[in-house]
Amino acid sequence: MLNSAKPSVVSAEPEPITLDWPATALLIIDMQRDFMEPGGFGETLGNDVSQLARAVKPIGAVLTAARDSGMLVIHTREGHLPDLSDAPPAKIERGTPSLRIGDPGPMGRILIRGEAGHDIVPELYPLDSEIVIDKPGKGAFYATELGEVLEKYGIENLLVCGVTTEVCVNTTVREANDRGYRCVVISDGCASYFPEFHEMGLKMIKAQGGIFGWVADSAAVLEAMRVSTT
Ligand code: C5J
Repeated sequence: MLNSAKPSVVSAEPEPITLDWPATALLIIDMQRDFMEPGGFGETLGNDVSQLARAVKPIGAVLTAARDSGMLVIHTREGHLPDLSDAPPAKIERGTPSLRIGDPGPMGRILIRGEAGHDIVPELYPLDSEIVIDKPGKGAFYATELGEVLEKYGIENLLVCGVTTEVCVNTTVREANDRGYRCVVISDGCASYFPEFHEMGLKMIKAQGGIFGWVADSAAVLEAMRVSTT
C-alpha cells in the first residue's frame, strides 16, 4: 500500500525521476466516448477515432496498479453544460464539423455533460471512490477544482495519460508545470488522431532538459511502482 511505499526511480526521459508515491496521483485525461468512439466529437471533426484505441490497455494496467496501491486516481472529462453557457462561441463556431458541440448525435448531444458520449469508456470507468473533474477547456486546471483537490491530498507529482497527446494532455501538463507539479507523461498511455502529433507532443514535453516534464512508458512506471512496495 502507498503509505508503506518507498520512493523509487522511474526510468524516464530526459532523465530518471525519483517519485515519492504518497505525493503522486494518476491523472487520466478525457478517455471519453466522444473522443474514442465513432459518432462522437472526435469523429465529427473528421478524425479517425481508431487511432486512440491503443492507449486503453496501457492506461488500464497503470490504473489497476494505482488502485491496488491506494494511489489517488483522478479522471477528467471535457464537456459543456446543456445550455452551453460555459462554451465560448469561438469554440462552437470554428471549422466545418459534421455536427457542432451541442448538436444531437448518435451518443446524445455532442460534448455535453450527462450525455452518453460524454461518459468515460467502460474499460477505464471510474470507481465511485475516484475523483472526476469536469472541465470546459483543454487544460484540466482551467475553470475546475483540480488545483484544490491536489492541494488537499498533498500531491506534488502527476502521472499523466489520456487523449489527445498534443491537445488536452499537453495543455494540462503545461498548466501543471507552471503550478509546480512534476509531471511524468505515460507515452503509450497517450494517443492522438495524428501519430506525428503524438510523437512531437511527447518530444515537446521532454526536450530542453524536460521543459514541461518527463516521459516514461507504462512498463517503466509499473516497474517503479512494483519496486516501491518490495
Ligand atoms: C480535443 C482533447 N482534442 N481531450 N480534446 O479536442 O484532447
